[in-house]
Amino acid sequence: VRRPPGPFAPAWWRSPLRGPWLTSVLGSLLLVAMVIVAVTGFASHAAYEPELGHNAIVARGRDFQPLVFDWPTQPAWLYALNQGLHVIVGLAAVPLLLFKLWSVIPRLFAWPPVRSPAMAVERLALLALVGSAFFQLATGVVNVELWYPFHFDFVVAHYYGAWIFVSALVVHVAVKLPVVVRAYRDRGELRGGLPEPPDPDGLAPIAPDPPTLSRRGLFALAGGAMLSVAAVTAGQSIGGRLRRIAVLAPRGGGTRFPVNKTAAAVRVTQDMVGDAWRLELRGPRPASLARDALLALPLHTEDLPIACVEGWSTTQRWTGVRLADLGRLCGASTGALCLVESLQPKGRFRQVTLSAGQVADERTLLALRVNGADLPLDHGYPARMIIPAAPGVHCTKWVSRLTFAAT
Ligand SMILES: Nc1nc2c(c(=O)[nH]1)N[C@H]1C(S)=C(S)[C@@H](COP(=O)(O)O)O[C@H]1N2
Ligand SMILES: [Mo]
Repeated sequence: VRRPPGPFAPAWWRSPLRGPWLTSVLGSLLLVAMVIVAVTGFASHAAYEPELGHNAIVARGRDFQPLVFDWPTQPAWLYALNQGLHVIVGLAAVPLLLFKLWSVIPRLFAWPPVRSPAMAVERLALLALVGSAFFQLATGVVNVELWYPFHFDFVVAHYYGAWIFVSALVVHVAVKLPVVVRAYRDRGELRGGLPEPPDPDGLAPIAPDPPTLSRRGLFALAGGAMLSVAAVTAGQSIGGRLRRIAVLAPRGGGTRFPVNKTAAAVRVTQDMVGDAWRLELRGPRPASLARDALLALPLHTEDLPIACVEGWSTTQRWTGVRLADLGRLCGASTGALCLVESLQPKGRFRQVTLSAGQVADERTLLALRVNGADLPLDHGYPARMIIPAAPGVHCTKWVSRLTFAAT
């Protein structure tokens, strides 16, 4: 076969670092990171409890949602950990992905590009894998930045992107497993150093240049890049001093108690939360309560996190009425679900359906105060939900109505 010139010629690629062993190590590490990101991603989707009332963003019934389960309320930091891992590991894996792609770049110029039907399938899966990896990363990052330059729904796109990514990854790992096993087995012969012996895939150079960097140096570079990315994001979940350098975390960095979103942004005004505000309770014995009446009920204080899907979390001291007490007040039966509605006029986050477990948990509060003071308007005055281990978006602010109902 006649090959085009330049990068299509096998001798064009000269780095003595490339080879099946290097690619296998980078790929194995990347696989660990991707399994963490995928598991936490699907777990987060389940935490939205899409089978309940108004929670589904990816439509129920019609859509493919095999991994939905009732998310626990214990331990309270579970969703903060889940989402911290999802976002931080996802971002920190980017340098590793780039090193991995660098290590296999000669394959991009393999000639002829397709030699057999099996190779065509393999290459299509690769296209889906790399394409969906970049798509997931890009949509995840712009969501954290609250910037939606596209016209599709982020949640739906990120969800289906995940299925494409996971499917393509399974095909890729299955196809490459024999190569990886061989590379690890042959490792003994490589101890001598660089370069790796020429391999059928053409990763190791046939005409290597002298090394400018050791293999150890390359791993140090990749590890250093990953740690740097983690260092400027991890503060948003871990807190402490790290929070100040979390420059890649638009809301979790800097401030200890971020706002998402402000009252002004969703058109909630002072007049809407003035003396005329009432909490409407719907159940067998409907009731309507002013804020003073709520403050006269038994109050409880809990240290609970708000953990946003964006990866940031913050633990604060909340004081309010137990949701279960409000349910009993209006005669709700045990095991009832609760539809929470906000006086926010529009938008998806103005309502949520809470599961029976969330309603029954003693730490689930309709919070009236935070850290000993009345809730600030931006944090949901006059009343907001706080639910252990739930995604932040279910901690509805400016609550106006609670409807208790068995399923
Ligand atoms: N009514 C209403 N409640 C809401 C939101 C909203 O936009 N509207 N945002 C949610 C999201 S995504 C998060 S992470 C938390 C943030 O709470 P905070 O602003 O008090 O930190 O509030 C949740 N409650
Ligand atoms: Mo959020």
